Parts: sequence; structure tokens; C-alpha cells
Amino acid sequence: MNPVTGVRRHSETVSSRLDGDVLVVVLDNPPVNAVSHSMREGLLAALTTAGRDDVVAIVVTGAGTAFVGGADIREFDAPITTPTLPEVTAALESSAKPVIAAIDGVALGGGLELALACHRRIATARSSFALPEVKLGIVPGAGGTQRLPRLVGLAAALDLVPTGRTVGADEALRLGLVDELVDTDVVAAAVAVATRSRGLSPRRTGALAVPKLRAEETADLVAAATAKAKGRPAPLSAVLLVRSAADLPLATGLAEERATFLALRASPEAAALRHVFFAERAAARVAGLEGVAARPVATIGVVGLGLMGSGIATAAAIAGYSVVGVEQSAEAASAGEMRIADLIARAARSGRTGGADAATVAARVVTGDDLAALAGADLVIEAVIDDHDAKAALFGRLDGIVRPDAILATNTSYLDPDRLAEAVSNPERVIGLHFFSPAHVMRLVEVVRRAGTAPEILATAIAVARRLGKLPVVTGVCEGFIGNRIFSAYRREAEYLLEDGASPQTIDAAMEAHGFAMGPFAVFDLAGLEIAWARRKRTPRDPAVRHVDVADRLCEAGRFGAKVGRGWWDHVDGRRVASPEVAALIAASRAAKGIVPRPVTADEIVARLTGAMVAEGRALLAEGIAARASDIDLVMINGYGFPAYRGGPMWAAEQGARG
Ligand code: 3H9
Repeated sequence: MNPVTGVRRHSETVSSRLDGDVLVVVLDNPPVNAVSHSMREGLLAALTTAGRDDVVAIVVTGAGTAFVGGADIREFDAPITTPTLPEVTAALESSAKPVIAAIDGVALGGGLELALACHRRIATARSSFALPEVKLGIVPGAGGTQRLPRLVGLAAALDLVPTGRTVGADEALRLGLVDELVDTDVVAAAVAVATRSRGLSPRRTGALAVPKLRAEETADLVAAATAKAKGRPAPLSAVLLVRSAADLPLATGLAEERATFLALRASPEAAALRHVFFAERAAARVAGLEGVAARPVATIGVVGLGLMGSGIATAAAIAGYSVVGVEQSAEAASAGEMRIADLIARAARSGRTGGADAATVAARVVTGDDLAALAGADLVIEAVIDDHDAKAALFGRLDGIVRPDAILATNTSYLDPDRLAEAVSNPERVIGLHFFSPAHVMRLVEVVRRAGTAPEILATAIAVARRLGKLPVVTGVCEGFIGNRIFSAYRREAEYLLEDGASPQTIDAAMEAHGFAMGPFAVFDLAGLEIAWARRKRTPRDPAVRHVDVADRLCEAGRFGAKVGRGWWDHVDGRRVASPEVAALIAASRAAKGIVPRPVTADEIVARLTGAMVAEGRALLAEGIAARASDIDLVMINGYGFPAYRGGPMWAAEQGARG
């Protein structure tokens, strides 16, 4: 013990001090106090110290701005070491002296499990709670599935554990997950409660019975949670474990939970999801931005209020920015404003406006038909038609209107932002912000870094994307950037497969069975075929490269996709149906080239389509367009429906190569 401070160190990450006759145990493992081996060891040692006669109760708290962000995910690739987290939670729960969790910040995963094993939980309003393990392909492994339902009931636990949903402090209080909220010093409040609990026997969560429900009610809740699990092992196991908490003695339930946790922890799916977790953090580290601060941004201009622009404006308003939307005419502007108001209202209804009501969010948006309204904007994002001349002319006009330091961002999918930048007098402020449709929903934003973009502009664009709740991934300049360039290779290979003998039906079915939300032909139909057709018509074709022209024939026949009811599929009452017309066009294309169709298996389809992605991904890395393979994985998962549980194309290929 340090004689001056009275602080006793139990391990590298755990210390304690006496506050009166209450032992305050501090967990300190920056940045989020993840539970590491040293924290588990230290906590057990602190509990031993608490056995002394001069201690009447124990308060456990986190240093800094978190309680505990979960078990240390970096340890998950290594063998388990003792003491394990279940040993620590068992020791906390069985402590003869009352243990109170003082929570200020996140209590996630193993962190929430620690709190659940304490005898009371006191928290601040900014705290939040979740068992997010299923997002990492595992289930809680230290009692979460057994203690949570004892505290909050089956309905809430079946909502929270299989989804990993985060709840704020108010909801946690309502659910009974925390006992008290304070707006003062949470440790002082916990010490006061602890002092009052002197001599009282602790209320042990594990000793509580799960509140009884009628059998039919339980069956309905289980069925709903099972449907949401979409066949993935972790959420499905979470449903079963939570359900069994109502019937099994604590020790049996904990043993089942632990066995499931250990099995899932070792699964390829969990390894892939851990890769995704760390990939997202790695994407935030952008070379050349070390020590570069983002500028403050308060007002965002959006030019073009079609579907894309309205989505961007909606996301910006929800994030709290002042938004100025500009269209070509007053009618188009008011149509855009109505669309934005509708998107905001829908977001508010489904609880995606951060607690603000729709009217408050909508009041942040003004629209009009005069670019002059953008004079005060800090950042202007153009989302007009994807045509170089139109965008360059707009940038030229904006150059004379916006502040000289305002950032100009293009939402182009395919055009060259370097050429667009030539239209403005100080091109270092031009950047690409490539949103995905619908922009208020899709998480991915490709941040297109031009060689001439100033670092401060790049840092600011990334910070804005993050505040919009997006996942920004930096890409260099090339046709289609990371995502659409890989998607083009994917499209090409899908068309080769067609000609070789597969059909839109077999190809889509194979990719959907592989975990894609939609197969490629369903995606082409949803996006519409005419934009790619127009691009093909203006792009010279290399005669040496194999080309499949079925898509051109489809467009010539007016089969532009789902919105006209006909594309690669027929779309009837929202269902996809195989089209004899398309089958005939494919057959004609084969016949014209003398190709005899052969059976193509689902395995070949998956191997060739994912192989095409990987080959293009490697080219992007070699060209320096993508900074790291994991950035490519994030783009394909968050923008193109690649299943996260397979870790992305580059990760999956690496695992496959390792065998
Ligand atoms: C679990 O608990 C299983 C138990 O049931 C087991 C029982 C036996 N471990 O996201 P940020 C790092 S599973 C290790 O940028 P934010 C992160 O890598 C776990 N490291 O900050 C990053 O490092 P770097 C359940 C972690 O403020 C840095 O912290 N828990 C962990 O935007 C900052 O992270 C979860 O799934 C961790 N658990 O968000 C929670 N957490 O600077 C996962 C973070 O080197 N974490 N790091 O890149 C999160 O959701 C967010 O990180 C959090 C902070 C909300 C905590």
C-alpha cells in the first residue's frame, strides 16, 4: 500500500483504497477497461483484501470514462488462462460483504456480467449497457445469459442478449438492470449506499428466480427471437440459454453457458467477426493524418435532393448538423424537403433519431433553389446526376459562392474527382464522399482521398462521416473506387457464369446460401440496369477481353430491373420469378458464341464470384488504392452485402489458403 495515498495495488490494472470502511476497487485498463488476465487476477486479490475486518462493503468502479468495455477481445485467439471471468463473477456474487457496482460509462459484455454479479448497480445517466457478444459470434461466457433474465425477466433478456442491443441508463433503470441513477459522483453515491448496507445480507442476482411467464407467452418470445437470429449460431444459442435460465438451477445454466461460449469462441465465425471488429478500428488509423485535427463543421450543404441527396441530408440532420439543401427549382426543392421530412419521421418512429422528435430534427433542414444559400456552409456535398460536365459546372459555380475554405465533396460513384477538382480555384479542399443508397441507412461511406486533398480536409471528412454514424473507409482514386471496382469484377464473373451454363436463379441462390443478403442478379435488378448500360455505351471495349452482352439485350428490351417489373428476373407482387425471355436471351448469346452450356455447381459459383472479388482486391492493394486488405473487407460487408460472419472476401481467402 502507498502510505501517502492509501492506494493498494492488486495487479497492473486493479487497485483499491478505503473510503471510511468501504473498499473502493478501481479497474483501470485504458482505453475502455477491458477485462484482461491481470484485471481478473487483481479483482480476486482485491476481494481477498475485502475479507479484512475493517471493510464492511465493497464498491467496484472503472477508471476514466468507461466502467468496463467487455472481456479483452485481444485475448480471444489465445488459450484461456485462470482465473477465468466466471471465477471472478462467482467470487463477487458469493461475497459475504455487499458489493456495489458504481457505473459511469459503458458496461458491456464481460463488464456487464461483472456488474450483474454485484449486489447492487448504481449508474450515471451517460452510462450504457449491453451484452454484445453475439456480434462477435459468441455468447456471454460469465453468467450474462443466466443472471440477466433473473434481474429483468425473460422478455427483456430475449430482446437484449440475442441481439446485443445497447440500452441507455433510463431504460436500464426501467428494466431493473440498474437500481439507481445519480447525477453526482457515482462512487461517492455508491459508498454512501454501501455504508448504509452494513450488516445487510447481500441480494444475490443468481439467487433470484426468473419471473414466471405463461408457457404460450414464453413460446411466442422464443419464436420471435429465433426468427431474428436468422440461423446464426451465436444468437440462436443465446435464445436457448436465456430460455433455459427460467428452468435450470443457476449452476447448471452457468455450466451450459460456459460450454457454449467455449465452443463458439473457437469457431471460424467468431474469428471472422473479431477480424471485422479490429478491421473497423484499423480503418480509423489513416496514414498521414497523425496529429492532424478535424475542423469544426456546423452547417452541411447538400446539392441535389433526389434519393441520395435526401438520404444524406436526413443523416446530417439526425446527427445534429444544420442542413441547407439546394435543388434546381422551387418544386424540386419542396419535393426534396417532403422526402427528407418523411425519412426523418420514419427514423423517429423507429427510434433512430437519438431521442429527438421528428419536428426538432426536421427544423434543422432548410431547402431552396438558390446556390447562394450555401455561402455559410462548412461542407457542401454534391449529389447531382453522375455526369462529369454537370458536376464540374456545379463545382465551378459553387467556387464563387462558398467560403474559400469550405470543403467541397462529390458523391460520385465512378467519375474522377481529380478532374472535378480542376473546376475550383483551390482544389485541395475537394474530396469524395461516396455514400451508399439509401444514404440515411447504409453504414458505409467511401472517403475518396485525392493526391491533392489537404490532410485537414480528409480528417474533417472522416470526422463528419463518423458523426453521421457511418463507417468511413478511405480509398484512393480509380474508376469505381474500392467497392464499385470490385463490384464490376463480380458482375463480369457473374455474366461469364451465365454464359457457361448457370442461370440468374442458380447464381443468386448459391450466393444467398453463402450468406449474401441478395444474389448479384437480384442486386442488379434492384439498382436498375440502365446506368451501367449507359456507361458501357460510352466506354470503349477491349476486344481481347471476354464480353457478355446479355445485359445490353435486356436493356434494349426495356428490362431495366425491379422498378419496371422486369430485369434479370420478372418481379411479380414483390416476388422474383424466373423469366423465360431472359433464359432465351442467355441461350441465344451462348449459341452465337458456340458455347455449349455445362452444369455449374453452387460451389463453383461461390468460388468464382468470391475469387473475382479477391483478385480485384489484390489489384487495388497493389495499386495503393486500398490501404489494407481489411478495408476491402469492410467495404464489401457494409456496402455490398458480403456476410460479416465470413469476415469479408480478403479474410475468407486468407483463411481458405491456410486450410
Ligand atoms: C465479452 O465480453 C465476452 C464475455 O462474455 C466473456 C466471458 C468469459 N477488448 O471502439 P473504439 C479497444 S466479449 C479489447 O475505437 P469507442 C479498441 O480495439 C466483448 N480492446 O472506441 C480500440 O483500440 P485501438 C464484449 C477493446 O469509444 C480502443 O479500445 N464487448 C475492447 O468508439 C477504442 O475503441 C464488446 O463487444 C475490448 N472489449 O467505443 C465491446 N473494446 O485504439 C466492444 C474496445 O487500439 N467495444 N477495445 O484501435 C466497443 O463496442 C467499443 O470499443 C466501445 C468504445 C463502445 C467500448
